[in-house]
Amino acid sequence: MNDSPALEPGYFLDRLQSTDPEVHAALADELRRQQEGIELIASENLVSRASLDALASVIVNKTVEGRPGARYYGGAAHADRIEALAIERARRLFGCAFANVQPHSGSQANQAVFLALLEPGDTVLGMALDAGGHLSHGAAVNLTGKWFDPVRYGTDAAGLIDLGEVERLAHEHRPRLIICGGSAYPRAIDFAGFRRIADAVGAMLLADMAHFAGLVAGGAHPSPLPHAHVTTATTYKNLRGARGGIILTDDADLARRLDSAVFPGVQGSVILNAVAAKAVCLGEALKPAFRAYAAQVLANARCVADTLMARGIAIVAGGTDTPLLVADLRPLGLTGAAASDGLEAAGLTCNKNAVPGDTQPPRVTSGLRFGAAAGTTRGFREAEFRQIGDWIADLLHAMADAGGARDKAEEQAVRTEVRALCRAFPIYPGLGT
Ligand code: DSN
Repeated sequence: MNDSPALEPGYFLDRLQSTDPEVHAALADELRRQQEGIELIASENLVSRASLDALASVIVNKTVEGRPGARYYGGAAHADRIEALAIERARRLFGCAFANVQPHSGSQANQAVFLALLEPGDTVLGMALDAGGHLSHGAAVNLTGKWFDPVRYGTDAAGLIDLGEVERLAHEHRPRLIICGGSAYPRAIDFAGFRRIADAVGAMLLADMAHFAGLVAGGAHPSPLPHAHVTTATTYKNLRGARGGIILTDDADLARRLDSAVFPGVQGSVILNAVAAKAVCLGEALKPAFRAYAAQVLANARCVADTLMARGIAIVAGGTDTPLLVADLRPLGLTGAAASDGLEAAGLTCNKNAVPGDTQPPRVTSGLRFGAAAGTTRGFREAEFRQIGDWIADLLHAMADAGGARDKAEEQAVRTEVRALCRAFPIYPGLGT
């Protein structure tokens, strides 16, 4: 019997529910929110129960720094096995020679690329935020915008990347790094065209495939890897895994610089339970069923876009080639903030998002971004997503007809139907009981 006064009784046995009811209650409420609502945030998904097992494992106790086989701490044999599995699976899944699976997020993966390739003050050509770019691609408020010299390309009147503009800016500003990919750009990107421009001005090309990595893995979207010097991604969006980032390349010298940039450059110890969960999701994505998932995500995203357009709602770039789509609410006279609040009350969670040329501040915006990855994971196909598109259109038109005021009765009516649909497609049975 261990009667040490320093050991709280039950420390290794008692579950959260009994030791910390406040945190347990918040987590239980979040589980219910996910079970009873439809998740349309493009950067979210529903991880497998196996991923949850990995996340909640005792590897969370282990501290390591460095790479598998070259650690700065002892006792790393099993950590090495886990990280080596994640690396090997990432390489196999995306068909590349080198992978770093340690970045805590996509932003930190991009920061590591900046550190590996650039000197402070260097010029970087990336997509503007309102056109669909990401904060970590040189936005003024991000360290990539504060410590480097960002030049931004946008989209044309159709909402598409104009490679002519990219080429003109590249020749004018001679960036050391060009970035393609973003957070809210829905169309396929001409990766070969970007590489041609990068080569012409002596720049490196970074492809950030965070928002379509799962489709690349599942064969439902062209891969940027044959064209980019380095590719980054997140694992928690349509790749359907735990939160985190990865960096991929075929260049051995670049891989060494990227590894050093991740650690000790921008990160310290590895979040090993996240790496274990990354290994799990990458393993899942290597299975044949993931190809069907990726194809269905794309079909579902296109179904929502088509449904909304048929109901008179403007969709940026006229549709999508990825898991996400962006509605432009300016013709309806609505803001993204008010519209997302109304949809959330109805059980449809999405995010307000800038649209090209947006004049509203970031906390307001004129758009909504939707994603099909999480709904597809719970089993929705086109019939369900067509219904979701109709609910969204009903709510947006009701608000527009009321001059922007929310229609609480309509929200509650949709909420009831959303709950019923969710009950027919249950998630995490038995979890939290
Ligand atoms: N980059 C943010 C997004 O796209 O929502 C978080 O992943």
